[in-house]
Amino acid sequence: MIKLHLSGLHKFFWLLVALALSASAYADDIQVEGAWARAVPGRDSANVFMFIASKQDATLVGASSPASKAVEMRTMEHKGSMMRTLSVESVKLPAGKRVDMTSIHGYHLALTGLSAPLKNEGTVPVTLEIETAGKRVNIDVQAEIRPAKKAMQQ
Ligand SMILES: [Cu+2]
Repeated sequence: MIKLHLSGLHKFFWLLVALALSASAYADDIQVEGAWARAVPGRDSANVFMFIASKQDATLVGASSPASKAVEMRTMEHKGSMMRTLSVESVKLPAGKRVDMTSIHGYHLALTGLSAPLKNEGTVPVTLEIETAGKRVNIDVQAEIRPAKKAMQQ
């Protein structure tokens, strides 16, 4: 399994971010909270972060957006000091667990092949495909677009 190396402080920060955001969606006992996308000027891809909690065992099996050619589910593999971003086929959503998809060092989504770079305002729609109780559910999420950190623009 992937080992996350977020400090407690980071976790607390992202929890505050999640609480501050209104972007949330709820369907079929699945709650999506704190969805946001990081705008990076000039890039044709953008990371999207969120928390997902399901009351029943579920699996995130895909995602799509009208803003991009594809939406990849990604995680990061850590070996010693090496880090490598990987695409994954699915993300398990165990019953009652709030799955953290808020860091590039763990599970997150990536819009790839954006038709236009994200502006530093508004929201971008993302549809999650989730399998739960033998059926497939689509959940529409509006991810709040937030500017890239200044340090990352340099
Ligand atoms: Cu990492």
